[in-house]
Amino acid sequence: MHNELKITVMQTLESNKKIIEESTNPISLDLPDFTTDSYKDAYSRINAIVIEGEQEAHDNYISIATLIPNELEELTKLARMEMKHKKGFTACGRNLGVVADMEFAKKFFSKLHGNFQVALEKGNLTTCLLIQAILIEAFAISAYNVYIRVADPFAKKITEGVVKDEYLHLNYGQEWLKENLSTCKEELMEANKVNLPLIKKMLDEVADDASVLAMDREELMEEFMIAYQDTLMEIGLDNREIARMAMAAIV
Ligand code: PL3
Ligand code: FE2
Ligand code: FE2
Repeated sequence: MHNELKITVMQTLESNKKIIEESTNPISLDLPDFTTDSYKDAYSRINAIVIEGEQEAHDNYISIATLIPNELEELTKLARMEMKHKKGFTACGRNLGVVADMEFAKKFFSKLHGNFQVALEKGNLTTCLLIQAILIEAFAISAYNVYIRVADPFAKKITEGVVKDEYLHLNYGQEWLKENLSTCKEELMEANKVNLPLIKKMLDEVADDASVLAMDREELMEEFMIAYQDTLMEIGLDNREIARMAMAAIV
């Protein structure tokens, strides 16, 4: 090879390598300015949603234990993790000097919360597990995975610890539903039809604030669908059943 050509090729290779490094190295991505008023304003709602979500998750696992008393110990463990998560995210808000808008967050969860309470009263364990351990946990996993990529260093560390636990929670619901699939399939499908659209609405509602934190709506949906479909597959549903269930989000 001519020397000149060789140099050009090497330069091209070098610059390609740089492009690849930059696009795969999350550290080189631009992080938002965590100190602006607009960031803090959006954070006051998102942080509240997460804090309220963790509190409700705690309460839900305690409630679920009343329907499966022999799982009390395991469910109490999960509930305790949720309180730790709540503390962690409360610290994230404090660290940024943000006051969480808890009233907004309560409203944000109210429909789903109501459906959970009705199911609990009726003793509909499958519905309770679908709402908390599948839908809410998959929602949390998607949000946290996306947030980790654009969070401030303090929150990033906390969220990395939290998301590991959330996979355990998703797994808990998954294993119970898998073991009981023959008797719970119908209720699972019905509960999904009612509650998946609520999750979709919640995602739409939070999208604008999330984008201020540099969290992309499409990415959130994608991460949610991955966690959700993976779980349904592990539970033992076939492709057609999973497609039918996921379709509930778009009608
Ligand atoms: C389950 O353990 C907890 C449930 C929490 C639900 C959180 C949904 C979060 C949606 C908002 C996305 C922003 C994430 C940013 C984290 C500070
Ligand atoms: Fe949690
Ligand atoms: Fe959880």
